[in-house]
Amino acid sequence: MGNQANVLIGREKLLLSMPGSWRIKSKSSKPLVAGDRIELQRDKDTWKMLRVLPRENEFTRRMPGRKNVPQLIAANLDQVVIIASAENPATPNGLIDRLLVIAALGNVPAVLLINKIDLADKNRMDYLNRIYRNSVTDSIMVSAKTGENIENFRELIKGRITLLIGSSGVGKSTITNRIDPNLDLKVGEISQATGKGRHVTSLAMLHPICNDGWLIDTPGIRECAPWSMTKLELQLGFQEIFSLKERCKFHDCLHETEYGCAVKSEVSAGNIPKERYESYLKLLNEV
Ligand SMILES: Nc1nc2c(ncn2[C@@H]2O[C@H](COP(=O)(O)OP(=O)(O)OP(=O)(O)O)[C@@H](O)[C@H]2O)c(=O)[nH]1
Ligand SMILES: [Mg+2]
Ligand SMILES: [Zn+2]
Repeated sequence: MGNQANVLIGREKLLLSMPGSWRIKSKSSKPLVAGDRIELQRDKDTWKMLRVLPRENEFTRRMPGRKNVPQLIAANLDQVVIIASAENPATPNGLIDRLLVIAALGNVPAVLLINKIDLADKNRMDYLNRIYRNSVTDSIMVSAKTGENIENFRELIKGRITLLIGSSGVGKSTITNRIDPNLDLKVGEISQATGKGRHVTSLAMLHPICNDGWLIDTPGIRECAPWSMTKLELQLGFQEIFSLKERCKFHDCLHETEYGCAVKSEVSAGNIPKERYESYLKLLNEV
């Protein structure tokens, strides 16, 4: 899109030019992301962008293939809905865990949505429910194909700005189309050979929804790491671990090998899923 950006004025979408200086100022990163609020000046029939208002929160990952470069995906969000697919392709837990960390660090409330429940058996659903029950404030299981539970999703996004995130092929665009068929977003096939999606959506874009609310559909993510955090901050993305930290003997306990760690006892007792704890340790090692 180069120097232009789609700007919503009310519910009307206009393609406006960005001031040249914005691009020079931020060579490596994009000067504008989905969800940004812009101060505009009207000059008869044309609008001029004056400035980007300060961001209230943001969803930022590490730029793939780069070490210390952030990649801002969206800003000013009421929530992020992390979309995982129960089957075809089954989303790895590790990806869900990373996305939960990114949401927590950027101060964005996160909801977990499991799609394609029409393809999953009861064991798989019980498993996902057991692992994530205490990790998220809200979770929802739907089928964009059959429409099961989609009305609950519609309620969830009503009047809110929602970022949809997840790997390619999980059904982000299909869900968005279900909610508002007028959008008619392009949807892809899952490759029979690799079982993966094909990166159909190529741009993060904010769509006003016909009844009420806004959805940001995004391109599928392949890799994903939080871009900057301390070891202590990592816990913010693991609510079930974070909520126990007062009970550990040391206030700066990282729940690794420390003496008197409440988290480790809860894992041994089976009250924290082992998968989540191991995922936590893995990320701790990467910090
Ligand atoms: N069985 C089943 N298939 C689904 C469901 N939701 C989506 N699909 C299929 O999954 C494939 C990928 O869907 P998309 O909506 O393009 O996925 P996406 O997440 O937008 O993918 P990218 O844009 O590449 O990131 C399509 O063939 C959809 O028809 C579902 O609930 N059940
Ligand atoms: Mg898509
Ligand atoms: Zn501890």
